[in-house]
Amino acid sequence: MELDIRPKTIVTIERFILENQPKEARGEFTYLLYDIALAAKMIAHKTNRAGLLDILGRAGQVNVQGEEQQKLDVYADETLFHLCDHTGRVCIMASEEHEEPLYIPERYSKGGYVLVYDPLDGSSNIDVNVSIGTIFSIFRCLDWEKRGRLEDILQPGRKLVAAGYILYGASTMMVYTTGAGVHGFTLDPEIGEFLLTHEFMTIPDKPKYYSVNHGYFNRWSPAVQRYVHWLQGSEEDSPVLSERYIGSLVADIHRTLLRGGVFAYPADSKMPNGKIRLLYEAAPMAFLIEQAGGYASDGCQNILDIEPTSLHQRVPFYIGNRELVARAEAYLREEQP
Ligand code: P6P
Repeated sequence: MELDIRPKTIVTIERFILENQPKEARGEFTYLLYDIALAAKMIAHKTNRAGLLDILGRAGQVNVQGEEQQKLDVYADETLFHLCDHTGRVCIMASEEHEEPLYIPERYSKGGYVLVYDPLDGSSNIDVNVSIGTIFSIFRCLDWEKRGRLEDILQPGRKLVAAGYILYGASTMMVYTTGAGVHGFTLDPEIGEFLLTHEFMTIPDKPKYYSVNHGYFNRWSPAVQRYVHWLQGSEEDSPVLSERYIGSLVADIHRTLLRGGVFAYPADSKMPNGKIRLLYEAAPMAFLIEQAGGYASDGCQNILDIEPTSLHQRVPFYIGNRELVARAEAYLREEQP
């Protein structure tokens, strides 16, 4: 007898978005979330068949980060852009894969929202079949009369109206917030629908894992080294944690959200601002984790309070249970001049 794992009350993401859209939403916002869910299904389809479609390997191009692009990266980036560039719902977009903002062609009407995204984060993991993800931020345009400008993109996380991620793993999940809690949907490939499986997700009070790349230990400042030793149990008041590090941001943060703990990508001697990008990785994840009862910091301040100065700027990044992230701030404060 086939196990029917579908949730008892079947709620599709489309129905959930419609029934929970912010009161002031004028439809644009709702349909923009639909568009992202559709892009997610299309990317999931390709990602899940990557090895079969010979889509693995190099696209032979290099992105702004100087990383060789994988073909799936290019597909994910183009899918998100072409699903949103003509709909009249956004005034401008930005992508991790493009150095400059993505302006809406004059032939299309502009909308009231800004979409900023990392189309396929962790893509270096594609070839070894490790989970990867899409991360997105949605802001309102600052001046609805004007076509999109860079300042519409360079907004602090506090101004986010929605943020979320899609995790392409053992199953494909879309997790997002519009500021009214965090909700998770699992793709049922048989019917091609994201079904509500995790309503009002909250980070567990008792943390289970810490997640950091120990390979950089000797590049960290003494304060970061002391913090990581604390996480490992060096002090009386240390937490009792196991260590997990996947090296794919969406997967590491999804586990942190579900099991509790902290993910850290500190600054180091080679990356003085860390590696994680503010606008389309740290800020959306910070908005989401705060909605789930957690906290995200650059080691000095709440990620959501950072005023962006450039499209691809990086920040040191600590995210997870509030007390674990706050402790990182305490250790780093000790080393302030
Ligand atoms: P490292 C993937 O390339 C990524 O941008 C994130 O998904 C991930 O958290 C991080 O880099 C891993 O970086 O230096 O530990 O390999």
